[in-house]
Amino acid sequence: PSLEVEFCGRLYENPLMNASGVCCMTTDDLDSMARSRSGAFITKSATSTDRAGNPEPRYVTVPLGSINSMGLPNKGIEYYLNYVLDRQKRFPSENPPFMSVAGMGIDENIKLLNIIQDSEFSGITELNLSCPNVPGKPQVAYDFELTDRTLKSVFQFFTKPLGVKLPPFFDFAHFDDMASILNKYPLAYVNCINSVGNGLYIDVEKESVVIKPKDGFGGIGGEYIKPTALANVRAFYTRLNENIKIIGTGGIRTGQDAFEHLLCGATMLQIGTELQNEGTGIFERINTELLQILEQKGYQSIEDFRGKLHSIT
Ligand code: RRO
Repeated sequence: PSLEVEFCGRLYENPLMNASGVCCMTTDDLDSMARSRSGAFITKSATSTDRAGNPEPRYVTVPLGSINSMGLPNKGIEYYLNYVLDRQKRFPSENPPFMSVAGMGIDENIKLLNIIQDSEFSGITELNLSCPNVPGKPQVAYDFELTDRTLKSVFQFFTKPLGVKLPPFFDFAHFDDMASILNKYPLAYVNCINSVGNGLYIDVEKESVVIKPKDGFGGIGGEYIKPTALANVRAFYTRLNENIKIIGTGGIRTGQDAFEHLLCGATMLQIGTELQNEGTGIFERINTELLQILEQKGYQSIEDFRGKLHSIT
């Protein structure tokens, strides 16, 4: 069998990527993603100028996943744009990296996307509407009216392929309302989900929080969030127009986790917490495990089962 996937008119060897934020801050990180067995990779969410982010400790691995309040540390849009443009020149036959942007408000998002629009970048852009960790800046996508206004402004001028990164939703009313907003726009994809915002992990021995920013509150990733991630992938897969693809992110640690996301309807798959734990060797391992599942089940390709989760009748 083959793990090859088509996404936005391009072919990828397999559906695996890093989740933005992990292994993508510096050109060295990005080069290590490029050398890995991932099918694609994405840059750290960028702002107009570089940011130091929140004080450390700000990312902690915990038994069932991770908690982070990085606070959008990044090297600024020009740094990542230069990197991807350089790769496009040097490796014209390869798929360009994805670029992630996360402005501090609607005006900055428009500015960032204008820079990408006016550049030679020929790849896919991800607009992060779900950063949970900048003090005083609520997650954009929890404000439905702001999300609608942002997308309306963006699609006045942006003509390159664009996806959005969403936070998790927990109610059918929210799935319905968000999907009907997203369906109004020519989005390439929706990425479900960012970390589950503002969890609290406690070190019992020290009777203390484990990260410094926001008095210990931070985005939760890893095993904790897989059922929530799968629910969001499935909810948006069943509600969005067929031309809007889904990227599944959240709790992928094994080939079986990857298979579950694909069954729910994801086309590409992103790995955050477990990539941070294991390093870029994880892509070879998950590709092998996923291929074994396809072989056991007698599937020739991902298209044989994508989205075909059974109901109980
Ligand atoms: O940098 C972060 O604190 C961060 C971001 Br922008 C995000 O989108 N998700 C996350 O868990 N951390």
